[in-house]
Amino acid sequence: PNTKYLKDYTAPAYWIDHTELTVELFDDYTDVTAQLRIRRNDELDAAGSLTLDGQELELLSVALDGNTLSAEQYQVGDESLTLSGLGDQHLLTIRNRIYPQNNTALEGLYRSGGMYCTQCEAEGFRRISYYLDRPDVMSEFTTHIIAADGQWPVMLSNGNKIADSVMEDGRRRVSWHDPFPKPCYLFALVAGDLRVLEDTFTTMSGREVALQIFVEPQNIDKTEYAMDALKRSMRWDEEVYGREYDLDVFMIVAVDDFNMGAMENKGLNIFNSSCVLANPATATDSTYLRIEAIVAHEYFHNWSGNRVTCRDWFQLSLKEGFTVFRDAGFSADMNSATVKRVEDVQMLRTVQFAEDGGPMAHPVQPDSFIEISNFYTVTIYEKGAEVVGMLHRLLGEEGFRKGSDLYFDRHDGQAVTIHEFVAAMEDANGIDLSQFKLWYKQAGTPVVEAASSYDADAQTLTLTLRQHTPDTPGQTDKQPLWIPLALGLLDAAGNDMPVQVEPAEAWTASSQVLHLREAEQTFVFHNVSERPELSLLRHFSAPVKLEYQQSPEQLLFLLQHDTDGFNRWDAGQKLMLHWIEQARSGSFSLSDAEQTALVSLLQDDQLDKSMLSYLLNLPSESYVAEFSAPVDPAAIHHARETVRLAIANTLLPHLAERYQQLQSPVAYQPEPQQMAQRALKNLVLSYWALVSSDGVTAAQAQFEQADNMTDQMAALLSLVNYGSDEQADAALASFYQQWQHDTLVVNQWLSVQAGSSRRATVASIEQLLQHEAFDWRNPNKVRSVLGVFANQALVSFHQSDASGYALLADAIIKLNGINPQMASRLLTPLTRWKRLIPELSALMRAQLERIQSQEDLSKDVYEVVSKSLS
Ligand code: BAL
Ligand code: ZN
Repeated sequence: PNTKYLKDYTAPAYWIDHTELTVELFDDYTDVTAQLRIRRNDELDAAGSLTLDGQELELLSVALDGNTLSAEQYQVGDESLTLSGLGDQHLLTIRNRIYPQNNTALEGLYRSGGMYCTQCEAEGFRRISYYLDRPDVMSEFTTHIIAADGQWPVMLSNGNKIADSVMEDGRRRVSWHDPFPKPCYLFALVAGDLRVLEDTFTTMSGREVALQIFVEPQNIDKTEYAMDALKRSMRWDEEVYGREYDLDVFMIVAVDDFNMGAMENKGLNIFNSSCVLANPATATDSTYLRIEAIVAHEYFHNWSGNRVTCRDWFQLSLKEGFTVFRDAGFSADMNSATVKRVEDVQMLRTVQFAEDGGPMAHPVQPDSFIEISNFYTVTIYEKGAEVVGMLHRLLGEEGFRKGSDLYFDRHDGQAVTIHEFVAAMEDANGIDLSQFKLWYKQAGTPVVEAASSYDADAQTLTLTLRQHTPDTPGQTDKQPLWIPLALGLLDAAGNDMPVQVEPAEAWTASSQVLHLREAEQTFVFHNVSERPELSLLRHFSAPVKLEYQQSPEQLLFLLQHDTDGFNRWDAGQKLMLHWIEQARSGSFSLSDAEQTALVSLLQDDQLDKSMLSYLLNLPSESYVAEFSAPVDPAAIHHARETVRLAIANTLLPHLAERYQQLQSPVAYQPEPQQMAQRALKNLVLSYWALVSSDGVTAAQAQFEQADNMTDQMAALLSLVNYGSDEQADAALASFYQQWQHDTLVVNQWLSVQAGSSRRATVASIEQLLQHEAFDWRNPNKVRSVLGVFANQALVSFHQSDASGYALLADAIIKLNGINPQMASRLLTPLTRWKRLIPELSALMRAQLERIQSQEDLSKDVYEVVSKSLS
């Protein structure tokens, strides 16, 4: 397979000003006619030759300006169609046939359950029609969908509906027109027997927009929350970014088989049903939060992605990093900003830092790839969002808004690069961001080492910071980055001390940010009247690993007193990490002060309860693994369990009472305060069930009486992990009995089993793969069993006989032929082999080699496996 390079970018030889697509749906096949108005790109001295992309297409005919061409007049390659001797402008008409029912890769047009849907990003459109399948070719689309009258009551495409009629032959034709030129990756088509929830939204300029959520009939009672989230997103984007919606209608469609979470097709977002459908009985609070965030994310793309799009796929983070930053701001405003930050950083520091430290490490703007689908990564998305967040911190709220306004105004209707985004920020603020741009170019997680000393006589604190970014595949000798480090100095009572810094230009007082721009810099804080406790990297102001020596006592102080909520939590995590390390070396016990602190946290009535549930929760095994070298998953698991037991025993005298206090008589609502209370209650339940049979009894009662999935699922988890075998089996059986007809709930049931260190064995996973509820063609099922097993049940996955690895490798080999994107995603845990203890490392490598030796490896799997082994 070929590698594509950013440096090789050239503009297209032709533009496609207008695309008229006629899609005729038949039972066994679909015929597509594309009428393309093409125009030679004046900027190029093109030789009149045009090569279109196409995959898995049966070509029927090609016509130029109405004249059918003979087969000698064009060349059909494996994945291309080439025409030569073209003039400046033509109408090019191409007919081809496709077979959506056989499309298990879920790219292009495919059947999902009882409906047709599409997924074109990144390169799926070429599986629908021959086309210039690249994001810098923006075209105005008119789409006609034709099918037997009555067969598919709902037939949708982008834009506004312009016609709907039954033709002379009795077939129905529905036509759509999207006035906004767009790249073909934003094309969408849906046909099905769907129900719709309708609403309206009045935009800031007073236009009324119709809002519609289409679902399969059985799901119509699960659409309200997404609609509510959509309206809040639309309002928020007007208020915070000044962005107004542009078409007369905005549609969302839920489908069961979907590789991603959702897709921002212009005016017609298509969602994985797991990211849009919810009612209290079937969806947990975390599902509600996910839906709110993803509905917002896809909606926000209408500006950051659709109106202004990417020139090429190396710029993917231009739209994804920015849009994740935008949806994070929305979620923070709708809920607790600190909790949102904690959740995002947890994910970044486990998944993204691991990616940065592995064979697939790449910059936020990669310079090469084999398969673009492999680059929808936490680096592009989440690290990309962190980089935008640092710009926001450097420029301030107002400066950032000036920059984003300029970006949208300047580039509306264009396909641009990350450079242009930063240039707009620079121009709007009169600032030079050339050093900052290294964040887009350099892969790897920067390490910042901090050392401080206090001089009581001079009343100064000296802070020395050093930064370096480790080598990553293909990248060495990295330059110093511009790192905004937010910090505070706490006095003995835990109050923030006023701060005066030298050099003054390295300090932004309004945001309490220190600017680290060199490999090593020393800063002096003046008039520091007592020895302060340093709170560094507040709100995680830069995506770096901070190395700063703090004793358990200092961490405990910060956990109790830091005025920055994020750093309170972070100090607690560091302290717990220290406990886990002690447990590994067999020298762990909680001090009296630590025990007192834990009990008072449990009983705290001031702090947000969701925050409390995070403060009392241990770092995940994956997070602990990030700090161990080499990684011994079993040792980490046992040490973490030892600490969990100690915490639970410390809290035990207070758990029953706290659990009772946190019960709520009020009917379930997916709103922040209730969610926070449930989060804390269910954390309390899990500690209680861990150490007391009364806790298990409480879990049993909660399981039976719960009127919402959050409580029922939490109780199920406690029973499965801490009940007797009989209790666990009975609860799982009764849950399945209750919910077997609801595929999304069944997925959660699969995950509970696959992710439980106690229950998940290789044999039990094999049984789940044979279960009637499992389906290899459904990505959600594959993720619920195999993804959860390999990423969460770490002791079970890392078996010393390699059976866990072999099971995953077998699944990857099987999925390579069904759905290459899914296969490639599942490889991630195997790419970490170099970080494991030698005995496991060798076993994992052997499985990667076994995958590599298979014939017909997809580009997706080939790229990840070969990079992992090199
Ligand atoms: N563009 C792919 C799905 C998303 O990030 O919204
Ligand atoms: Zn996105």
